[in-house]
Amino acid sequence: MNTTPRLVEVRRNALRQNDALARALRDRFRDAGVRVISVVSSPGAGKTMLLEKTLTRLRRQWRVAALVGDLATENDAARLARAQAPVKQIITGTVCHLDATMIERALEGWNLDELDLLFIENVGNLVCPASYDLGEESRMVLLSVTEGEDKPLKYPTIFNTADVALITKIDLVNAVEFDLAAARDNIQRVRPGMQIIEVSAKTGEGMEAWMGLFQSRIADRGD
Ligand SMILES: Nc1nc2c(ncn2[C@@H]2O[C@H](COP(=O)(O)OP(=O)(O)OP(=O)(O)O)[C@@H](O)[C@H]2O)c(=O)[nH]1
Ligand SMILES: [Mg+2]
Repeated sequence: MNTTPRLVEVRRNALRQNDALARALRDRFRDAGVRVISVVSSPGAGKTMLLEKTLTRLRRQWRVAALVGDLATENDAARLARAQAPVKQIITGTVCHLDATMIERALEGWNLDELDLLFIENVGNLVCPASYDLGEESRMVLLSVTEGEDKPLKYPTIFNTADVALITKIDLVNAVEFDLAAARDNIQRVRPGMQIIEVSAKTGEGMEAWMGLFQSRIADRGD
């Protein structure tokens, strides 16, 4: 017996339900005037370190918070909480991505009207997160120099669903002989015109360009 069509149908329904909830979340975020940015990458590309530095800087001026997803541990939430912003860990168990239901649950008890900017760190994975809308306004995809220049070509979907690409750990570019021009070219081949920011959360290089993205967005909310 071939069960494939039914499995495909169940998966399609799950994605449809997720999309509907994500749309409702997006409306909530817009009504509350909170800009929501999600961050996706392979495991260890530097999402948490970048967000810790970002929250630390932005919270001087804006009301910022973060949700962070991992299969296990509260480690990343503890690291992000060092920025002294509200942070909640979402533990997904065996699930390799966040979904809109998890975001809705994690936000229970939070007053969105009291936030300007919410970051969502997805589970480290270049495949599963691509299919799940979280209601975010923008999706940032990180590619660290230690991963190799070819990743945009091998994982095009995640680059296609993102709005901005960050090449991270730029301080290591010479040590690992990473070809920046080739990486940029590969990103552009997958997603022509995509904005690319080179950054090192460790040294601070490129952080101004990255932070500039949010300063203008929050100021543009029109409230
Ligand atoms: N040299 C260097 N190391 C970095 C940089 N950013 C992060 N790291 C290191 O890379 C490792 C992984 O960083 P994380 O911030 O935990 O990466 P992540 O993407 O959040 O990882 P997961 O949540 O497990 O997917 C840590 O040892 C960081 O210290 C950077 O800009 N330069
Ligand atoms: Mg992390």
